[in-house]
Amino acid sequence: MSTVYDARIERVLGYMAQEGLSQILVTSTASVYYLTGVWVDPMERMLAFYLDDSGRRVLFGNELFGLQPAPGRELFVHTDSDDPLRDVVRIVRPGKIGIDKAWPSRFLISLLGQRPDCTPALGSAPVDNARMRKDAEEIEALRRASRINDSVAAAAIEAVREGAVESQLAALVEEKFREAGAGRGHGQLVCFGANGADPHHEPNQSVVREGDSVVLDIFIPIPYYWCDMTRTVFFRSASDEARRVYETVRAANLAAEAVIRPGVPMREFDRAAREVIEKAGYGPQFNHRLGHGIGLECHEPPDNSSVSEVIAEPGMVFSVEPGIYLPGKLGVRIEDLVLVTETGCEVLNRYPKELQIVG
Ligand SMILES: [Mn+2]
Repeated sequence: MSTVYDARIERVLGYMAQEGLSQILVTSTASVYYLTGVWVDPMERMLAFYLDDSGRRVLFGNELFGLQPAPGRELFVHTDSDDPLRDVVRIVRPGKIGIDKAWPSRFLISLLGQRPDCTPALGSAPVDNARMRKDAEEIEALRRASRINDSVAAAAIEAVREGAVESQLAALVEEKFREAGAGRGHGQLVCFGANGADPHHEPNQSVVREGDSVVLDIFIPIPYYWCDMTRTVFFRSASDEARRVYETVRAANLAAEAVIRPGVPMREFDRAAREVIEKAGYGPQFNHRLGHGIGLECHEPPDNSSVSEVIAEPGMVFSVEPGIYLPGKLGVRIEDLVLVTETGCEVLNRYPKELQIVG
């Protein structure tokens, strides 16, 4: 019986042929999971999945990973006292071999020392290209994660009341995510007032004050696919300037989403958002790219920026997150995840984007 993993491996083999690669070592946790259904965080130990154009598939890992045999896949297990490369050096063929971009050099150098007849090449592109175009199972997982994110955002915004503290609100978000079955938290961004002018501000003991912008950028893997959404609301009041900034960012978000469809270079999406912000006079205050691809990792291909070379295709999922940051005053960012469809895009986040005064 053919599985979702067989179908993914077929696609990767096609991209390998395009890249002139007849064998690759896939080593990142997310990419190994994508091709095998096995999720292992190896830490300092060695995990690798070998794939070649004859159809050979071999999984290598430490015995502590609890790896199980599977049809169509060989399994070689080593212990902490073995050379972790022992079986890899026996299996790989002479000549060019594609190596994952983040494989620790201690493993790569050991492999090349033991197999000087192998020539390494960057080998992440075939799997990255496949992962960039989500299949039906992945799309369903991403939709589900974003639906959960909508409800967590609603609970968090509901909790922006007198006395609210950034770090407590961040903890509430993590708790709501955990209740919904999310994986390990990676911190949540909650920024009151001027703190929101730093796009990566870490929540601290700041207490919300009247007129503050409240930026909630909330993201987590809901095993194993990420959600990532940002909403900005105002506590009790919003100045004229805050309203102008908010409506500019909202218009930029909508302008980008309106032009997303297959066949369009992704840099046009960044352009559409940036033009709105530049026309309003805040160009320099939108100091980051429009967004990033997302899936098994929070940031992955495709790049959604002014220099992206990617042409949008159905199945691509990425964030659209324009922002304006006024140091010492406020920050506003509005972020959705979108899926490119056959005719346009599906916005995965449903939480409203109209200006909201809370508390
Ligand atoms: Mn994001």
